[in-house]
Amino acid sequence: MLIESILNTSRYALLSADDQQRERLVERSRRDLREQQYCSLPQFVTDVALEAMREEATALQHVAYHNNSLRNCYLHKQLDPALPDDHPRNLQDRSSVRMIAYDQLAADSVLKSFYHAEAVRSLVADIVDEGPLFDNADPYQPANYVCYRDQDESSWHFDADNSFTMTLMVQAADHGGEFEMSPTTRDDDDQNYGRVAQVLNGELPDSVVSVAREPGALCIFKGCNSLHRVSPVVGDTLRIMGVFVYEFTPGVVGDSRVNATIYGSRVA
Ligand SMILES: O=C(O)CCC(=O)C(=O)O
Ligand SMILES: [Fe+2]
Repeated sequence: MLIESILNTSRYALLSADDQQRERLVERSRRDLREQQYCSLPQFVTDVALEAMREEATALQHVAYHNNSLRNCYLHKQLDPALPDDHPRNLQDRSSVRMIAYDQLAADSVLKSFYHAEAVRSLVADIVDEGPLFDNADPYQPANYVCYRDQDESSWHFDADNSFTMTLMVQAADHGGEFEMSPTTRDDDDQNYGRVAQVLNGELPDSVVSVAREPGALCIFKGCNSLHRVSPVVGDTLRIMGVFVYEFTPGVVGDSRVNATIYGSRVA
C-alpha cells in the first residue's frame, strides 16, 4: 500500500515537511510528551490502512508467539533473595501477549510500509527531539503486532532502556485492555522504590492516567521511567497493537537471548 493511502493526510499535513500545521503538531506533541510523558495523535492512519492491518494481524495469529510469564516491573524473571519479599524487585506479576515479529510479516506488509516511511520516521524524530532516527536493523524487532486475547494483559512495568516507545492502536478490545500509566514514577537518578511499590500495590490510584485511544491513534510515550500496564482484556475481540522501534544510530540489532524471551525459541 502506498504511504499516501496509509497516512491520514486530510487530518495531518505529513508529507510536506515545512508546513505550518505540521510545525504546530510537533510543538503540541513535544509539550505533551514533556508534561504528561505521552502524546497521542488520533486518526493518524486511514481506515483503509487500519482494515489492512487488522486483516494482516488476524491472519497471522497462528504463527504468533504466546509470551506468557511472571516478571517484576523491571522485566526480570529472577527474584533477589537479598531483598525483602515486598520489595518491588521481588513483586512478580503476569504478562500474557501474542507477538508477531517483523520477520513474519509479508514483504508488502502495510505495517512495514508504515514503519519504513520517511514521513513517519521524521515526524517521530521531530516530536522526540533527540536527534535523527534510524530503522532498527534486527530481524525481529523493528515493527511488530502485539495481540491480546481474552484475559491477556501486560502488568505494571518500565520499558527497557529505550528513550521512548511508539505504538499504533489497530483494534481495541471489547472491554479492558486499557493502557494505564503513572507518569515519572522514577527518574534517571532515583529508583524511587517507595513510590514504585505504592503504584504496584494500587495505593496511588490518583497518579494513574488511563490513555484513551481509538483505533488509528499513534502514541509516543516515555515508558522507561513511567510505570505502565495494559489491564486484562475481556471479550472475544482481539486487542491489536502495532509496536515500532526506531534507533538513534543506524545498524542496531537486539540481543539474541532477549529476542528468544520475547519471540520464543524459534529465534534462538
Ligand atoms: O499496548 C500498549 O498500549 C502499550 C504496551 C507497552 O507497554 C509497550 O509497548 O511497551
Ligand atoms: Fe511497555
